[in-house]
Amino acid sequence: MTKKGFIFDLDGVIVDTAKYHFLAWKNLANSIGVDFSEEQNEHLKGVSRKRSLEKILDWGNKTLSEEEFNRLMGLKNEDYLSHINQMDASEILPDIEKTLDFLIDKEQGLALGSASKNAKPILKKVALLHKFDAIVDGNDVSKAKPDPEVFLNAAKLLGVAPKDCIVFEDSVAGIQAANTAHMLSIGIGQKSVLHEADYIFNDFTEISESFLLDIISNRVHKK
Ligand code: B16
Ligand code: MG
Repeated sequence: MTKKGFIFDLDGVIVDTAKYHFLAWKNLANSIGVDFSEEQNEHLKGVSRKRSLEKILDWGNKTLSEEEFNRLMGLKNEDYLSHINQMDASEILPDIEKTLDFLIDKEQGLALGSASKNAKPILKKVALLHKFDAIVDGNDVSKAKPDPEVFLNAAKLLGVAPKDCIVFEDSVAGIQAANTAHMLSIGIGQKSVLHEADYIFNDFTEISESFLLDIISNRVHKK
C-alpha cells in the first residue's frame, strides 16, 4: 500500500478550541474598551496570535506600544491556557480518533499542521500526541497560512512528497495553503465557506473508511 501523508489542522479539526480563543480574546478586547463578537472571532480562525491582536486593535481603532502589545498577547495566552488546562479526551471531535487509528493501521504518515504555539500541550491534554509521526506548529514556521510553509514542513518531516499529502482544514487560509502546496485539500465545515477545498465534509463522521482507502490507492484526485 502506498504511504501518503495525512496532515491535520488542530483547532476546528481535532478539537474545538475556537470557543476558548473566543473567551480569552473577548476578555482581553473588553479590558481595553473594544467590543468583540463571535462573528469577529470567525475571522481569527487559523490566524496567528500576533495577527489576531493586530486585527482586534484595528477593529477598535487602537494603537499600542510594542511593549504593551506583547504584554496583552501574554495575558490573552494565560487566560487561554487556563481553559486548555481543563481539557481532556472528551473534547476530541467525533470520529477523529477512529480516523487516526484507521490510518495508523494502514501504515500511513500522520502529521499535525497548526498555527497554534500551544499545539503540543493541547494534544497532550487530549492524549493524542503519541499518534502523530510529526508535529509542525506555530513555533516552527515563519510564514502563517495561507503560506504553505507549515504543510510543506510537515510533508518533509514525514518523508512524503507534497502531491501525496492530504490536508484536513477548517479555515479558508488553511485550504488555500494546502492548494498552493499542491496537496489534496479537505475542508471540515461549511461548503459556503470552504468552497476552494477539493472535498468538503461537515465533520469526520461523514468521512468513510472506503474514501480514505480510495485516497491511499490514488483513486481520489485534486479537483
Ligand atoms: P495560539 P489552528 C490556530 O490554530 C487557531 O485557529 C487560531 O484562532 C489561533 O489564533 C492560532 O492557532 C494561534 O494560536 O495563540 O495558541 O498560538 O487552527 O491552525 O490549529
Ligand atoms: Mg483550524
